[in-house]
Formats: sequence, structure tokens, C-alpha cells
Amino acid sequence: MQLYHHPYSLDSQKVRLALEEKGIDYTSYHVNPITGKNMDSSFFRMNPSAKLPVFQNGSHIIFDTIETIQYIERIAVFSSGNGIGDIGCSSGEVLEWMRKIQEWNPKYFTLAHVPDKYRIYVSKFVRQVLIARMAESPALASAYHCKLREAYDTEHKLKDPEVLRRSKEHLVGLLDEVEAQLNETTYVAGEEFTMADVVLIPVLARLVLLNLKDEYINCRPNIAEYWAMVQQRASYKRVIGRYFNGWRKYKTLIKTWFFVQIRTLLKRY
Ligand SMILES: N[C@@H](CCC(=O)N[C@@H](CS)C(=O)NCC(=O)O)C(=O)O
Repeated sequence: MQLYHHPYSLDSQKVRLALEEKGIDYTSYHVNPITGKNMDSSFFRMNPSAKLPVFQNGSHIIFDTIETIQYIERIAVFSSGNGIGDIGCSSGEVLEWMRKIQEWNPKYFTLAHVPDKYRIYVSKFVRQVLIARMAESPALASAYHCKLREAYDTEHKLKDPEVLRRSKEHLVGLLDEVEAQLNETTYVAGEEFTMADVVLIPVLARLVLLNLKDEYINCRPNIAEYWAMVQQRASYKRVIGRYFNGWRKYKTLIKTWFFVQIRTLLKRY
């Protein structure tokens, strides 16, 4: 099994947490979307949306995050020898929470909280990468064109305050619902840690990364307590903590920033 992913990608974090929690071995390939690695023709041919993560098991390739997590659960059931059936797979309630959390798209919210200077620089770099890849692989030109249009559209949408307002409203509604639920149960879907938690944890980690912990987490006492608890899990430490806890986040971000700057300077896309 192969997973094409990156520590920056929220959906990649969800799938990796699921793999760690279920103890599934896989071959890991880092594809950094900020340096435009997701536009390399070898990856792009398999996945013209260029989105991460991509999970591959032989000829079976999955792009959807929830579907991937459910597939991982089924693999875990079979490899534990529990046989056929859905024992060990997410219940209807867990699935409902997973879908509800997944409905919030972090894209505009995240980009709106990145200082303009960095965001515009990286966006321009990725567009240059796209143009360079298009020239190298004319057969993929129309798919690269779609990606280029998407990049311009993203920049355009970020100028519209309504887009951020809606995303924020959606997030606040979701967190309020989680806060109320955590008043009743220890984890999102009950007393046991489930795949619903796996889908929520990266959302909280993203808010912390964007320095928004006070505004969204600390003001919700149940979520604040839950956040402190889930950070102790080995899966969290391996998938998120090791890249973003404390000073590590600067190391991770600066490495990518230098790469983008040097490539821009040398005009090597
Ligand atoms: N296929 C995923 C969405 C994945 C997604 O949006 N990935 C983001 C990162 S979390 C991405 O790869 N963005 C890079 C790009 O769009 O070029 C799903 O719908 O479940």
C-alpha cells in the first residue's frame, strides 16, 4: 500500500492518523503542495485534481478522505482476522460525525490567515510550476489548465470577504456542536476514540498552527480539555506533533519557504 501525502495537508493528516491508529504499514511518499510537487506529471497523471492524499493498494486508488479511512478500517478488520462483516468498522453515528466535520473546507480559511506576502509569493510560484509542467507534458495540458484556472479562482475568492465569513461561520457552528457533544461524552462519538476523532484532530491542529487557539479552542472548555488529551496519543505525535509542536513548526515551514525562494530566484520551476 502506498500513501501520497504531506504533513501540511489536513486531509493527509486524517488518513495518516487512521493508518497509525489501526497499525497499518504502508509506503509513504511526501508530495509537497506548496513546492508544487503535486503537479509533477508522474503524480498528476494518476490524479489530475492534484489533491492530497492519494491512497493506493495495487490497482485500487482512492482520492476521497472518508472513503480512504473506511477502506483502512476494513483492512484492519481483515488483518486482525476478525473475518467478514463490519465489526470494527465505524458505526452510523461515527460516520455521520466524520461527514459533518469533513464538510468544512479549510482551504479559504487557512489561506486567509496566511500573511498576504507569503501567500501571494507561493501562489505565483505554484502557477509557474504549473506552466512549466504543462510545457513538459502537452498531453496533460487541459488538466493543467483546469488547475491554473483553479489557482486564479482561489486568489479571486480570497478577495471576497463573504467567502471567509461563510467559512468562519461554518467552522464556529461545527465547533459549537462538538463542544456540546463533548459535554456528554469523552470523545466525539462516545466514550471510545473513533475515526470521528481522527477527522477532528487535524482541524484543531490547523487552528493552533494558525495561532487561533484562543479564539477557537481555549474559549470552549470541553474542546480545550479534549485537545490536551488527544495530543498525548502516539498517533498525534507521529503525524502532527513531530512537524508542528513548538519550535518544530518553524523548521518545517522555513524549509519549504527556502525551497520556494531559491527556486524562484533561479527561475527553476
Ligand atoms: N480528495 C479530498 C480533498 C483533498 C484536498 O482538498 N486536499 C488539499 C489538501 S488538504 C490539496 O491537496 N490541495 C492542493 C491542491 O488543491 O492543489 C476529499 O475530498 O476528501
